[in-house]
Amino acid sequence: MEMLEAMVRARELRDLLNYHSRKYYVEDSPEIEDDEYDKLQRELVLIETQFPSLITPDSPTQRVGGSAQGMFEPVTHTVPLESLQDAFSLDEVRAFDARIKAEFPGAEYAVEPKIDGLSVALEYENGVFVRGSTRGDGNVGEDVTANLRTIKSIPLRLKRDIPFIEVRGEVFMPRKVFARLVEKQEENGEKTFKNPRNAAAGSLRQKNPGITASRELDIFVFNIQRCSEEGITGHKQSVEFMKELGFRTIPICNKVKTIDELVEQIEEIGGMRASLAYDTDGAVIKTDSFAQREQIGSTAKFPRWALAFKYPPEEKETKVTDIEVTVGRTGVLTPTAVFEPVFISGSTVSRATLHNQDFIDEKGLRIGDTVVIRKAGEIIPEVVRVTAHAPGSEPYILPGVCPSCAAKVIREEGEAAVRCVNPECPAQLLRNLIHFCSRDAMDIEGLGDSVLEKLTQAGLVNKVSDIYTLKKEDFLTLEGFKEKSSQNLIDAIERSKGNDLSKLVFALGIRHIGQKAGKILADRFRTMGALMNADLESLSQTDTVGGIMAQSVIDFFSVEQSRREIEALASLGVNMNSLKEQIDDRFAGMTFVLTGTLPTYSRNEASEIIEKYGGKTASSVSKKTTYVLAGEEAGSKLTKARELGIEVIDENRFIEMINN
Ligand code: 0OX
Repeated sequence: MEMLEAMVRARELRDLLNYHSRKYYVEDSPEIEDDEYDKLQRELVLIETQFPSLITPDSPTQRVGGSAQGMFEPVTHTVPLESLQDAFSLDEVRAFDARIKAEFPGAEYAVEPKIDGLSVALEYENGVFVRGSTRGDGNVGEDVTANLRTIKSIPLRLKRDIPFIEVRGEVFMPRKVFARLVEKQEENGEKTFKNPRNAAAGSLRQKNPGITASRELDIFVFNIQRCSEEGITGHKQSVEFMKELGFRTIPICNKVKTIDELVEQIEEIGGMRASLAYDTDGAVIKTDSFAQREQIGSTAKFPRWALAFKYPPEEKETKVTDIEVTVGRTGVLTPTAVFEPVFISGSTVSRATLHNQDFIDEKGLRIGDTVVIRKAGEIIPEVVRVTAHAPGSEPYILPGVCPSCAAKVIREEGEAAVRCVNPECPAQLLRNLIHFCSRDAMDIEGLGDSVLEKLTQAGLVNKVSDIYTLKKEDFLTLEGFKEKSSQNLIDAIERSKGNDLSKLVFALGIRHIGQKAGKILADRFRTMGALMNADLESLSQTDTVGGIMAQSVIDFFSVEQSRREIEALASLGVNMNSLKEQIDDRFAGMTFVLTGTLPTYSRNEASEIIEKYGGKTASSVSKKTTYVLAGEEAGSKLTKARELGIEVIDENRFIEMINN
């Protein structure tokens, strides 16, 4: 493709992708299928790889850009991000209304839910997102632009190129995303986030934007801080204006006049809270008119024209009838409190996770105790405290043996979790199988919990690779299977053999290796053989694969049984290679070593390009190295290259090689 043609097409693709991204993430009304979107995105990536000068900051390919950063730079807020005065009773709301009405009898209020997240400021110049920062102390926050860019509902380009606008919004983690994250953390025996707010805060302050991206944060925008546009006179109008520019605004914002209407609105929002997809911790009441706001003014801390009404958290008492212990895929024993059902924050609940022994000890919980239950973040039931021990009860201690296989359990140093490490534990086998066949893993449709349970019980599957030895007749022996359903399963199994390596790597259930790490490892090593034989250094030098993940991969493949399983899978026809497209083989047989910081590409991106052209990357310089691709602050590898007479190239030369 010629440069000019590429330029035109890149622009067209950027606009198309930004449009569809807004339809999907901001307006909740997608117009195209995900795979169509992916196809357009891939086309743009290809053009930008060939012509890196065409990459613009508002390109949808640049949401996760750059590599890990050092410190977050301070940002002084031109217009401070004020906090809100809290009210804990309707009497306080009445007093607020009386004060405002004394000054402005005709005052109107805008009422909206108070989103329980983190406040941020977003700045746009000529319609392009240029900087985003945390609230900090309201006057000085931190520059988290790279992390905010990963939030898909933050427009990188507005619908209209207005000269300047700064808006304020609340970044949050949707409840479903939070529940999934906690489940994963628990499964991996990691420390869990306490609530969606903490999870959002932890995710936004990541040094690595890739991690923020994986956390699927969202945003609601609710205030114009500064704007080049004039003529906006009230809050509700400003919200409409921000919506027209392409921002995702708080979906509920109603104008009221009288105190009765105000109280009614507060109660209405209170009634909706349980069913919202995100956490709220109150209702915000704002004097709508900007002119009136100016007159009313602010104290040193808060605007006097606004108030946050805080709803009391709903709590219920119940009795713990049992503590159940289950074994997860990674062997972690998880205790769950079973209690007499109670209706709370919108649904009836009867179970709450107790996490681990430390949690049980901290609460002093025993079977039979009367406890107070609450929904953390209005979604996950949790035991708040014990109000009375059952007579004659004793402190609860987790079993010393696995409830599934009776093998002795261990508690590793520095870990809160107790684990069954018996590789043949049936509970682990079943969960491993369920994980292996799941959608994000090998995606074997129809091979879910119950079928797998039947297969293991019938002794037809004793390890993962046995799935690929199954015949139609095997399914026909199971209850409820007919000719057609059996054939469908056989077809699904057959299809999964052709999956990309990344799915297989994730499916193996290596501790700490999630879906994303599976992709990164597959892209980097390209074959199962290379991954299996990778050393700790090359693993931990792979972008976003930390030391713990790298060690976990080493540990997994150092177990004889794992290697045997891989061999069995390969001989049964399961694909062991990365299927990621290759453009041509101009770098075939060449090995690149990357060192220092490149001006535009991250290591991961540069490696990806090298691989797309058939080359390999290595972590250390040797006689086998073809090129050393060096950026700024390249160290000992550069010296070594010079000693060995290996050609050293910079990024410009590298780009020339690609564009040639
Ligand atoms: C929220 C929220 C926070 C604007 C001026 C003072 C407070 N968390 O949902 N703050 C504000 O308003 C600011 N509105 C909100 N909805």
